Amino acid sequence: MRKERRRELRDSWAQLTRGRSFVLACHQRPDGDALGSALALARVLRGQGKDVVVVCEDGVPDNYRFIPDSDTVLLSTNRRGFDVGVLVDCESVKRIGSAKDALLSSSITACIDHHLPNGEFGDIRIIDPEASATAELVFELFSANGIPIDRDLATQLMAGIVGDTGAFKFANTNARTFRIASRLAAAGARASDIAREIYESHSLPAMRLLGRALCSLTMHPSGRIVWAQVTKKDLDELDATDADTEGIVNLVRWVKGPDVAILFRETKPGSIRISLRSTDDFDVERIARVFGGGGHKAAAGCTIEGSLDSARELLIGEVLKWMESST
Ligand SMILES: [Mn+2]
Repeated sequence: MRKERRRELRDSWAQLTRGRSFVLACHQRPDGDALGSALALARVLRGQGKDVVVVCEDGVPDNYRFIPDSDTVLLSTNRRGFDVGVLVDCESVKRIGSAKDALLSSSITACIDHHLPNGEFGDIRIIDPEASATAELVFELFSANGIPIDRDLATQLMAGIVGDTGAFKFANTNARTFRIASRLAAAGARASDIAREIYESHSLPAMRLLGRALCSLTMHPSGRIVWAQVTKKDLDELDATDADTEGIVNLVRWVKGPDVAILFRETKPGSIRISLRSTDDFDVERIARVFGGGGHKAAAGCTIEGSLDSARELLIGEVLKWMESST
């Protein structure tokens, strides 16, 4: 870590830990990175005698329950007036639902995130889109401040990295990722156990839903876009939940050839959530941004109101437009 960055991280930590009461907010539909990063921060702060609340409106999905302290996550809080409010793994207070009021009631706010900057939230900002996971930034924050990493802390942070790199397979995996993961492994985190917990712990309805989604795979005549869909009817018939759609898009990406993989999810009638993945250099974040979403160059998402057919037409039209303009 560069000396200057180390100093920045020390300053940020000093400023943060001047507070006594903390609210840490995860985004809705939390993933291992949001939960692991928030819980690691909470663990260290509590160790220093701070009063810490972690709020995530959607709770902890089953496959992240192995993360140490995940049973401490609250769905909401009526408390206000915290000394410090920290937004973790996203930059938009719109994505934290009811936790927003508690967060904004804090005297100081902070944001720790690795998505492409989309706003200016946070008096203290630790933002680095080059990081594969927010957990990397939290690790560096601890490391710069000489905070020892025990096994639970290492497991929390490793959950973030394994989650956001698809178990070290996505394009965001780099030397820094492995350097940090190696330190976490040395501290007792078991990447293979974590990968199994996150990726190979599906319920039967979730696996059946995956099967149905894969049967819907469609290739655009150009050969450059592949997509799958999950309808509300699929969810109802299979007794599956919205959370069971998580990760399906990554399998859509397994189809060889196309530049863009898409999953359309009809989570409620008239509202279509879209996950985009690019397999090459194509930037899907700018597509998601057109529809009010965001994310990373290779992984992004947005929501389009309307029917499945109209959302698909709109979205694919936009992808084709960008493809034409970039060739
Ligand atoms: Mn993340």
